Amino acid sequence: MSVRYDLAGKKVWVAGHRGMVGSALCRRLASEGCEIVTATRADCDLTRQAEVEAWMEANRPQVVFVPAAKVGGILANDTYPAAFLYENLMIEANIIHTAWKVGVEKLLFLGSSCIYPKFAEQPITEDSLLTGPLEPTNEWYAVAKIAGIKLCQAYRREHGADFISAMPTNLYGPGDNFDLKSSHVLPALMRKAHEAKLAGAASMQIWGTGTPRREFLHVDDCADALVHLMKVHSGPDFVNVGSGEDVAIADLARMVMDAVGFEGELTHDLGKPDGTPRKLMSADRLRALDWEPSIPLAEGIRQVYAWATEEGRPLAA
Ligand code: GFB
Repeated sequence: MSVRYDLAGKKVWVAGHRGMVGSALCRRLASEGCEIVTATRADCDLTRQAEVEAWMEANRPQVVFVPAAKVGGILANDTYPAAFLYENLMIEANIIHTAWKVGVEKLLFLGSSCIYPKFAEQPITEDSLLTGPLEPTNEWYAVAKIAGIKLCQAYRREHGADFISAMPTNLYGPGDNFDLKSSHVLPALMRKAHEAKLAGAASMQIWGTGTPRREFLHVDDCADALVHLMKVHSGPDFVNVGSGEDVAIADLARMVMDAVGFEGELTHDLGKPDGTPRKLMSADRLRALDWEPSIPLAEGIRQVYAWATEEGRPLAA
């Protein structure tokens, strides 16, 4: 449903403002004329209900964005199922329930494209939710995110709360995690190409076959889409947030090598999982709400590499 909701003058809480998405949201919200409020983990541990209640009752935000989550790449998801399921369930349940209790006017919850069935028809429409089995490497995270969507729908249905959800695709950008064990593919490839270049290596190794296809969106585009959705969308229907284009992982690796300036061969660690064969979301619902991405992947990769190699950053000399 299309609406007009003005953020100007509103007290807006970005829960998880230190993360890659949360910090992009704070940058984007700076031009909306709203008051941004944030809480550090010392102020409020989002997995503790009493702390979330005390903080929200004391701070009374009118608007809440929920990018706060325990996130990681395919290996981290597969290795820490309890942490991904438990922490994400607690964070979202605490924030969404308390938002209703303290009378938050509008809330936007962030899900993930991994909520959809492993073999969903491509491009994946929002209607594919719960139509088939999930990808096993990230089903724990996916189940938590599906619960978050359902919480928003349930509080709307039972209490009339204006809580909406967005499903971002694989995101990348400044502030990403470059740790090879826990990161997503794009920062991992950037670190590998960077280190291979510095070492004068003949090759760099990627996980799996390189054939899985993924859709990538720059986090600044994502933040722009989320603010747009907050202003124009209401209703139980959640909305995919993606670029509408996907790329094979091996081709992504070559794009990254190009940006980094490493010219070696690609080798494969076939002991590592491929995960979902393809994850391209339909962008129709978001396009119908008049939003388009503006940062092409090759340009975004170059920009993030420049960011990551600046002094004090993850790939600095
Ligand atoms: O980004 P990624 O870890 O997550 O991996 P998913 C995407 C693809 O890149 C997989 C391959 O096929 C990986 O095997 N890949 C190749 C690599 N080399 C590497 C590497 O060095 N590091 C990593 N990490 N991958 C996650 C989910 O799935 O995506 C989360 O586990 C979440 O729940 C997130 O949804 C957005 O796209 O497979």
